[in-house]
Amino acid sequence: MKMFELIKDQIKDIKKIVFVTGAGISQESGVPTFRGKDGLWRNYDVMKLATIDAFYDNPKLVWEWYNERRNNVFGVKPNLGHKAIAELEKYANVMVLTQNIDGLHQKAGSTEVLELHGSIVKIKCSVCDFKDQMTAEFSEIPPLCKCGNILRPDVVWFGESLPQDVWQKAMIVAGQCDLMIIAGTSLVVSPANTLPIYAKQNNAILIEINPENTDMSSEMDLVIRNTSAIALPEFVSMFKEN
Ligand code: BV8
Ligand code: ZN
Repeated sequence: MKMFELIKDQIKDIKKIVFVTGAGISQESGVPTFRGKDGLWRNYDVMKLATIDAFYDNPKLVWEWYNERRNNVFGVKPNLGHKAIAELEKYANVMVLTQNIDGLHQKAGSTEVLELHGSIVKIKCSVCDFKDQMTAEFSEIPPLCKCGNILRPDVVWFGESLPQDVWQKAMIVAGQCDLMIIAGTSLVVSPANTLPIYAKQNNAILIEINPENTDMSSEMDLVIRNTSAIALPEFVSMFKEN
């Protein structure tokens, strides 16, 4: 039986599709996730490294971590999962709400992407309101801002609030969608893990694509226990047929 057979009949009335994605959708591109063996970098717990305290304790170490991740991201390509979401824009109104900072959705051609946790190719000052794109790797780390304070990756660390304009928009589109596909995320981190609730309140269909169980699997209308690079192209081909 085809993966999405169960919701085949409901598909035709679907206009607005929202994807909530996490590290799992980039796993098949070769980007480490945050779980299991990927949860450690040089024996540091990545959840602890992604904090303002870790940055002020050892800004050089945190910069080395992000430099290594950035070089990894520059060395990989979007996979069939990213590409399927980009292609779907031809057939429906698609918005991507991603926890990923790797920019692979945009590289795959997705035009409507909200980066909830920032971007690994952006920097900002830890004090003044200076912000910029990363053009080249800094010779000296931590690099200094013209105001003399240290620059940091423009990402959201644990204990820091999400960019309010991005979060407000994410809540709105989640609350207006007809279908929400939650792909490659463990839904452990808040407030991103509340987005399916906004969709449910709008009676949207909820589909989870993940080889493993998540904290919200029981809330889903359909659970696909497979990888995103396999399941998403199948979803798009079915959507096109309809
Ligand atoms: C905030 C950017 C207000 C940086 C990230 C105690 C209890 C509950 C909550 C909290 C608490 N204490 C603090 C909090 C709030 C905290 C939080 O949620 N903590 C968690 C750990 C409990 N949240 C925050 O701090 C947020 N801010 O709340 O501000 C506030 C302020 C002060 C105090 C309180 C509240 C900020 C959160 C954002 C942090 N920044 N990233 C960087 O990347 O370096 S989070 C980062 O980790 C990612 O962006 C992502 O969000 C998360 C990892 O989750 P996933 O992406 O889902 O990845 P994971 O590895 O976990 O799972 C991968 C999944 O994919 C798995 O399910 C796997 O099975 C699946 N998979 C694997 N391969 C595939 C696949 N699926 C499909 N195909 C495959 N091939
Ligand atoms: Zn500055």
